[in-house]
Amino acid sequence: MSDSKRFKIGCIGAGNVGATAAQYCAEMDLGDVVLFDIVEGMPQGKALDLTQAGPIRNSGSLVKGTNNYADIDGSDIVIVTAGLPRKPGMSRLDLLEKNARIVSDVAENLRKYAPQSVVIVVTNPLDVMTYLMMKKTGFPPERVVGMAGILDSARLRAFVAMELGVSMKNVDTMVLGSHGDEMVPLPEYTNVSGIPISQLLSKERIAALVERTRKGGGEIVALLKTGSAYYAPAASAARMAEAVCKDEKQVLPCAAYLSGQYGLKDLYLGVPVALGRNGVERVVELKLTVEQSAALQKSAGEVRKGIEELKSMKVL
Ligand code: TXD
Repeated sequence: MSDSKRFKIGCIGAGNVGATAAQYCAEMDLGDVVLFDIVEGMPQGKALDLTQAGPIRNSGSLVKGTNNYADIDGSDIVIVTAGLPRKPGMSRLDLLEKNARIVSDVAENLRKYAPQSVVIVVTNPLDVMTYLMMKKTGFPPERVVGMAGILDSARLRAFVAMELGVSMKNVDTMVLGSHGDEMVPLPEYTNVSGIPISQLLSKERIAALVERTRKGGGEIVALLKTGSAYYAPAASAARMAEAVCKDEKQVLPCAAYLSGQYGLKDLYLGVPVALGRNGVERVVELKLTVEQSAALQKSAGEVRKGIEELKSMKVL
């Protein structure tokens, strides 16, 4: 990546999360955005609309929509949201197989057209799809990173702020583990301007907010009836793109490849990482309690099961 040119951000999948991520990236003026989808016309239409919002939103980002992978050529960052959400009647394994085929197809094109990119994976099941993306692109593991922890921690931050009537900006937290029921929110690392929440909220209230965070995605699905959350997921993916573009090295919870950290090897799992121009610049290791460590191992077990299922489907 050269420093002199504008960044090029590819968004693969122009559905709810992909198009909204493109919108946030454009609003932040991170660079120019290419919005790809297999549906004809749709990414072109959304891209034109987003570009026309630029002059009003004071952004110089050009957004191009396409059905042709050649247009993402040379992208510095690629956000991958291509895939299906789970629909009623669809088994977890069925979703795994369908999205694995889609992610494999995307990976092949990233190898060809964006071989130097940092890839931010959003497609579910997140930790398994991020692993698959790394394997199929053959990119170094630090250049493939999954989005989940920023979203999960943002949900907890919002719930704590709403409960206390304080600014969400003052609330900080950390969520580890896989994206889903086995996530590991860490109330011990949750504070309001440095004040531990244990001093501000009862144990019962903290447990209730943690539980609401764990089920945060489901709560929104139940309200929307069709589709799933996309504003906060898209904001999270765009936040990661920003950290990469600006070479921030800010510590954020992301799904990162583990090669011995936390006693875990050869899988992706949510951990705090320093995110910069090269992707995951560093995995930060926390000292966990016995309970936290057991929860993380359980979370890792779920991800391993998914990886094994991909192997038995011969996708991996
Ligand atoms: O925290 C997280 N990681 C997540 C994950 C939070 C929110 C959503 N999460 C997952 O992202 C969700 O379970 C899905 O697997 C993806 C995308 O969710 P989104 O809500 O954006 O789904 P849409 O609106 O159905 O958009 C998916 C788009 C759609 O336009 C399809 O035409 C396109 O993906 N699609 C493809 N694009 C490119 N290439 C292929 N092969 C392809 N197949 C479908």
